[in-house]
Amino acid sequence: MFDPKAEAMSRDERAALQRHRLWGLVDRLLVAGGVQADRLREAGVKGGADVTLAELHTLPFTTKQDLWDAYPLGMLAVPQDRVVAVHGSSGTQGRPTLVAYTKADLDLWAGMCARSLSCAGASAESVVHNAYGYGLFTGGIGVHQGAVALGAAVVPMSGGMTERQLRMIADLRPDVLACTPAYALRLGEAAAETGTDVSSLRAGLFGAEPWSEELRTAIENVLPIKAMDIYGLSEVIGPGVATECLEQNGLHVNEDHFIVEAVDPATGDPVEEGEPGELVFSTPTKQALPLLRYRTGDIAALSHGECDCGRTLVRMSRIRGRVDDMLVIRGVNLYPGEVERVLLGSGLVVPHYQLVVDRRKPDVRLVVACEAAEATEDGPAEELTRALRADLGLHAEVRVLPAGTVPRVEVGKAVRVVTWESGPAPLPGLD
Ligand code: DLL
Repeated sequence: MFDPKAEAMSRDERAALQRHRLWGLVDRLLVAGGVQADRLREAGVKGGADVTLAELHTLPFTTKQDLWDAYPLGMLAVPQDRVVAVHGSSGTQGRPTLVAYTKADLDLWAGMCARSLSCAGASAESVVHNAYGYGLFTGGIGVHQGAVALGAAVVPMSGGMTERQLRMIADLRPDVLACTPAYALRLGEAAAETGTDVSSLRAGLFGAEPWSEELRTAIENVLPIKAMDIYGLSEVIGPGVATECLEQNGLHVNEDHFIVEAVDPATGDPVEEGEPGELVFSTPTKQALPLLRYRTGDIAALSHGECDCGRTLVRMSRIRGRVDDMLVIRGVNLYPGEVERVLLGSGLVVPHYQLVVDRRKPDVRLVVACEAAEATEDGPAEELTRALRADLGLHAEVRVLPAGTVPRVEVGKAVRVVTWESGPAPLPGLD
């Protein structure tokens, strides 16, 4: 379902479409009133025609705090009776964020997820095994509606019950697997342990949490697939904002509906193309909850370079991390994903790990809990400690725990970082 008209238009054509849609967005926000309208008026914007794409970066931001302040659904831009669905995310900081959809928003979302599935290699003939969680979380229902819109057959597994998932894969022979990357790994390992036939699988759409190239390799080692990255967030629509194509060289952003910028997280100024920055999205075609310049907190780089797949949609790099997930350990700033890259790249440990930030004393300590790939007498702790220091300048304590100690994710997003404030150790074997 590659739609060249939408996905391969020239940059000029797309810019004209975005400008037109952006005007409409600004007009609708001004009519709807509320915090976004107030800020636009303060910035001297009286109507869409006052706005150009080139000056988008001068318009006010919208933030997660705005959604929290208006909780549960105070930022609606349509009358409440036009809302047909509500979704949300529990949020890394434990505060829920809710988002709403009109019928047209659901159609748009299904279309974008269909595009993502097709970008990753699915077709109307596909069988999609969907192990993203169904519920308030957007992953399950978003990918489900996308598969239906594509004309594929969807198997709505939701998360957990790994044995049953394997049974369905063996019996229904899906070619596409959709779930979090951590769960894909878990499924692949469980398939190997039980000797389940997963040979029908060809492609995977993995996202909803940060993952590294090294984890991609680990997944592709246990499952017979090409593992593609899918990105999205509830506030913008859910999954279907951007996806990798089979070239696996960045994620195509569906920028005809989600206009993307990358800004310096500290100053809010645009960063140069190719430089990592905080992604900021405007959603010109959404109705219930249209957002202007929404700050995601996600760090990635944008590039307009050509892609061999033919799509001209701007590409974003894999997410490097979230602004609020950055760890500061003894003066070194880093994202958890950077530790993942070094750990998994070493080949010395299995791809299950957890970072324990020990805050019991003012001198914060990072303990890297992992499990050895092979049982040896002294284990790889020293070598990994050296590698983390050499590669990241990080002083961490590596603890190689007995096989099976690090929790495996069955449902929801993987928990890669845990904080130890007081009381017993969050994992057995730590002190
Ligand atoms: O996670 C939507 C989604 C579902 C995306 C299924 C992909 C697949 P939220 O629960 O609102 O929505 O969480 C959004 O998750 O701001 C990122 O920090 C993170 N995230 C999502 N996709 C990726 C990815 C869904 N591919 C938040 N790589 C976002 C890294 C991701 N982080």
